[in-house]
Amino acid sequence: MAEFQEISKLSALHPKPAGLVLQYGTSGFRTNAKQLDHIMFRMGLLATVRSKKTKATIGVMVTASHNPEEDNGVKLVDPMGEMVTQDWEEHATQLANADQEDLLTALKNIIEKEAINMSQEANVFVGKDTRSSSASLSQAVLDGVSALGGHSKDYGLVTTPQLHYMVCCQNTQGKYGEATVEGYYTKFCQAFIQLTKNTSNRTDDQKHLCLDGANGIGALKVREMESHLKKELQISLNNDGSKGRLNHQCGADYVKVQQKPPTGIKINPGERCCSFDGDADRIVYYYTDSEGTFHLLDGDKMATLISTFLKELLTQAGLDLKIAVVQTAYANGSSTHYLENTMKVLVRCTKTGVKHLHHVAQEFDVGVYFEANGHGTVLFSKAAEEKIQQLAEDTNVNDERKKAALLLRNTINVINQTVGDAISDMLLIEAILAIKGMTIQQWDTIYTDLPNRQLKVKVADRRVIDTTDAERRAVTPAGLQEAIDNLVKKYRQARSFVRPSGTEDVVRVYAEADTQESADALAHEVSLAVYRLAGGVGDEPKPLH
Ligand code: 16G
Ligand code: MG
Repeated sequence: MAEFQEISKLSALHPKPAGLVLQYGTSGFRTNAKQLDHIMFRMGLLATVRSKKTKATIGVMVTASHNPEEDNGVKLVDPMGEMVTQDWEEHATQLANADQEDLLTALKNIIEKEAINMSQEANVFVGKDTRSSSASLSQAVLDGVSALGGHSKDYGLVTTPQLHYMVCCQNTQGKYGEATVEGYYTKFCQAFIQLTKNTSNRTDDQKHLCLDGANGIGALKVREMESHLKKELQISLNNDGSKGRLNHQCGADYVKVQQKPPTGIKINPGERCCSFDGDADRIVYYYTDSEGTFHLLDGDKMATLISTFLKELLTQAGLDLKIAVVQTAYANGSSTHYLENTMKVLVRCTKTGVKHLHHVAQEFDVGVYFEANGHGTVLFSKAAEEKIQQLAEDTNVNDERKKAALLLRNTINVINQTVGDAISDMLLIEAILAIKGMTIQQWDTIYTDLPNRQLKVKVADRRVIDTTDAERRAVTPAGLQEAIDNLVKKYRQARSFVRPSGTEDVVRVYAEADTQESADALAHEVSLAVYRLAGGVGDEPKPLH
């Protein structure tokens, strides 16, 4: 076929370095940008084939999120704006690793296996972050699409969640919104303004938010969005990319891992601050108190605030809808305890990675999902949206129910349901705080986090660790879980688990306990157990203190 000749010719312009093997990781391929040109071309091919298969528009986002500037990566977006299905991750890995001369065979295998009609039209949306390598890498994706005769639209610089949004808008014929950056701002900002409309006693101080844009795409996009907010939210933007390096000592990942404010930002005591990550699909909040102590409000705190708000509204609206919070093993034990015992909401635990949380959240009328690291959103079932819409339009309901229904309707519209979105999450949190008249300190005191510690252990092969029960228990190597159980027993309110990372060649260790000393000691002892039982390499882990 003519298109296959074209591929042979064009793929030679995007050659694969011999011997390089890469895996489609937790959320796509990610490595040093220099190794990615062939991957991008091939993902252009794969997205085109996926588009033919689904008869819908597919998205390809070029970004390495919170990773260093010199890295890059690529994520595929499925028709409803969700992450690509797992069986296609396999195809992605096959295609990415085929030797140059075997590329056509690998592609044909996928086409055959998936019974794809090659005469079907294909459409691919492409976006990129601000990394200097992103321009040529996204061009390689576009080359891949055109090599197979697909149509493409290059959105240029957009956040990851903006690209997810575009794909969903396109495939729902505009029902989700208009598939433009302008459409995105209009939809989410209008909902925000509606939500905060009756909170007229908000002072300028309360409307003020200090934002760390991680020197990335999120900063650019917030600047573009600002005028749509009509001063209802006044953002002072730091780390906007004009000086500092992307993700360098700033951004959501840095703040969460280091448990300290980013550089490049001056924080006044008590001031409400937040940080985005490098592609703006993660957000964390924080403040420092009058003694200069840093307080982090992570994904667990956001899930709690949002689910409490939604549960109250559902009760006021008299709607019998099932709400649940989806977390991972990293969720602080205090948050789970508070949600289950005080809020009486159903809590579910899944494996790490947005796609896992997203799928479980889809099982409920209202599924709030967040990873502790700040990835998350809320999903409303179609039935839930319809019930809320009906109630909002019903002229025969009392004022309280009506008001709650209207708030719920605007809440749905301020949320990017396709994927966790720092911009949309920020607008939602800001709206909730405004409606509740709550300060960040008051939000922080809803529950107190248990002290915790995360460590990494290097082992010869991290695949020797296999886990079950949403990664909370290790099945292999033999004896490891028993060792962890015995260590945990030594401490109060303690919990610990280990899992192989999906993005780095390490085993991750998590521990929490009643004091920081205990959490640190437990994390260290568990690291030693991993080192000894799972083939540790290099020096033995040292105690933290
Ligand atoms: C990826 C995931 C993130 C997860 C992290 C875990 C997405 C969009 N991103 O960054 O959700 O928390 O991996 O990394 O799914 P780890 O396996 O190295 O601990
Ligand atoms: Mg990210």
